[in-house]
Amino acid sequence: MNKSTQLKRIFQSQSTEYLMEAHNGLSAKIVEEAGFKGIWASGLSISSSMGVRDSNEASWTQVLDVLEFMSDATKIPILLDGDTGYGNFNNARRLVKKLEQRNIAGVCIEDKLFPKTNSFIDNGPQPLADIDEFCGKIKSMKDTQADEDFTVVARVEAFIAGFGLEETLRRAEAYERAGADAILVHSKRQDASEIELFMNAWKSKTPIIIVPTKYYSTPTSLFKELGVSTIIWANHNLRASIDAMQTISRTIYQDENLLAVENTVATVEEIFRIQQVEELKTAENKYLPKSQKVRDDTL
Ligand code: SPV
Ligand code: MG
Repeated sequence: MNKSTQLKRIFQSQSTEYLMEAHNGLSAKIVEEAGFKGIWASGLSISSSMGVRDSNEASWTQVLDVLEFMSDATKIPILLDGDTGYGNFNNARRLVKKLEQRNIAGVCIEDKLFPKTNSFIDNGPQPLADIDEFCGKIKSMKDTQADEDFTVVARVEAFIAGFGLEETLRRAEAYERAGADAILVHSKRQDASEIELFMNAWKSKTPIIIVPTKYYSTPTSLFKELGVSTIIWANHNLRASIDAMQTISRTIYQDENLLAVENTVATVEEIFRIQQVEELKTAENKYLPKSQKVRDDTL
């Protein structure tokens, strides 16, 4: 099944579904192997894995290059965190074209201003996009997609910007009317009270997506009861890898040997398995003339 159709089905499913964060080809593959049906290509994670801030410091074509590796490495669909669409409607619709060429199943855009600021950075109220301008962006993206199953998700940042339910609903309804296939409602509260308020007021069938990074202690059963379509675990592969890399680097630096770490890390054979080295071996046997077979068969 097409990746775009797979993603559409995730959002249309009657039960609550999950997307797991990945930020490169390796983490995308690990998400797939864990059993997830879809991937969240997180802007925060991709930017920080590049060593830059989540402030559109990486160009959109640099993000696209990362996505290409992620998409090639996996069979499950990828939803790109497309920030604000990297400009106005014209930039956003060109993004859709380029994503489809790379077999990316959908993109989420948020109603903030370029260059964006991560929703959890506390530097005063974050300005929101004009509703009509953002609706035009959504329309241009929906009009541009060649594959009818490509998904455009509209992310409402009104709670993040300090507004209440009324503004959040007004925006969600406008974006739905503009053609968004799903609405992501973001909140930075430690509890799920804003999400609960929103879900109780949302009467439409358009799927609602949430990101419980800050309200992580809320049981998933509550989100299911509220009718949340999809939950995004937004940055946990990145955070796990930061923790693991800090620990291993410090230990090797201090010990000046590998004794304490060897049994705590993935084996080299595991790297080869993930890279599908066996497949190349088989292909070489099939395609390389025997006289040119220079590989070491002991691999
Ligand atoms: C991301 O993963 O980059 C997101 C989610 O946009 S958050 O960082 O929670 O805003
Ligand atoms: Mg982001």
